[in-house]
Amino acid sequence: MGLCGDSLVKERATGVRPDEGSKTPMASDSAERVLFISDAHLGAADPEREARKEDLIRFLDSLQPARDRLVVVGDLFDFWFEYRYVVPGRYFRILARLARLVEKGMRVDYVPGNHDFWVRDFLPEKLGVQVHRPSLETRVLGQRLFVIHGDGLRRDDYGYRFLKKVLQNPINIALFRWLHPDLAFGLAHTFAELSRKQKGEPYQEVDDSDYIDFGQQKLREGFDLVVLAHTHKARLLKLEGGVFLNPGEWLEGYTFGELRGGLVSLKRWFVTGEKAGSETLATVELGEAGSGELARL
Ligand SMILES: [Mn+2]
Repeated sequence: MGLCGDSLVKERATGVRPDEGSKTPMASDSAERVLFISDAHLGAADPEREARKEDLIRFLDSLQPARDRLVVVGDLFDFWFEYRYVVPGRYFRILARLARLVEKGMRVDYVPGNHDFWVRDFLPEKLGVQVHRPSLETRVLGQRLFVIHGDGLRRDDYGYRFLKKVLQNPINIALFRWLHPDLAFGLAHTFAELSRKQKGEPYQEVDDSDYIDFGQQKLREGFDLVVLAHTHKARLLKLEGGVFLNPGEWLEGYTFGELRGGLVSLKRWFVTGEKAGSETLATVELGEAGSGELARL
């Protein structure tokens, strides 16, 4: 494990570019367990949701850097933006936890979502978190893994795909950077809250068939496990050629995914008083021929 930690320290010292980390076999091969979390939307205006931040900290504290690897499948933050001299302070405690886990030798991968697309150098350079844009494609625990946040995959989502182009345009990003951070973050959180209210549909009733189709296509391309988030709808499906996982969300459901041995599980984190831990909601086996759906959530 010392080797893994050393290699990460070295990477940070040399200022490695965000995506190069995925080619470091030592770090990825040492993990025995891979955890997938997504859509915590930390920093959302609602104070009750902010309390969830503490639960996420307890979850992070439960991880074992020597054997766990964490993959953030986007939208950990309700809004993230970096300036030359300023980073968002409201996420400080979570960032400090992530930095400590990396220092202890854990590998943390970050696949940006539509709320935190604007991560730049801070996570890789200051925290040693590996950023993969738009997707993480790697081999871990003997499985070919494909991870993407998934925004813009819905076939009829033309409006969003246009908006995405506008929001991800380098000129627009440069212009936005000139807004005062208090104003910029205020605007972004208001916008995010409005779009959440507009949707109003319970997550588990969202039609995610386009996302599953996309996952099926990736499994046919040769991946064994496809992980997508964004819809907030927790899913664990055995499809033709592999497994489709959506870890759900950490906003209300506290669900997360786990890959361990040849098994993929959907789990829920719970906190009752002093006690905290996880329960397994569903498990499927990787590596068998596709047999349709074994678990639907
Ligand atoms: Mn999203």
